[in-house]
Amino acid sequence: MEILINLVGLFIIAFIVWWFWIFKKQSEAHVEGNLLDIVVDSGVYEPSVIHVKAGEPVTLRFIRKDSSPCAEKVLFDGLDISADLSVGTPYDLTFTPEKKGEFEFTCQMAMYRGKLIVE
Ligand SMILES: [Cu+2]
Repeated sequence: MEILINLVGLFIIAFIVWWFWIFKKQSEAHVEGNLLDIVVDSGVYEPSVIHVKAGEPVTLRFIRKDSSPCAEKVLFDGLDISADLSVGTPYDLTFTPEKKGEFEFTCQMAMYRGKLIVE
């Protein structure tokens, strides 16, 4: 019986790890008209994979709904861009991606994860 309970516990831990760190619902979007809304809620950016064109200015409008401190920052790896998001006030992040490639964007603890694809 004890072994069974331990197995159930292990399964639950594995599930939690999988859910928060490994499995992320991925949704892709191409920026149309240089503006894209990104909702920050429940541990995911929606959409989380964003296609933009190199050399064209783009505005990513972050709409934060998650009030946990985890969601308050967004950092773009390799682009030297970061922003502080507040709940209820959309944050417009405008920049011109120059370098082609794939750039991760995350919260400080990398629980929220997204990818910017510059093409
Ligand atoms: Cu976080």
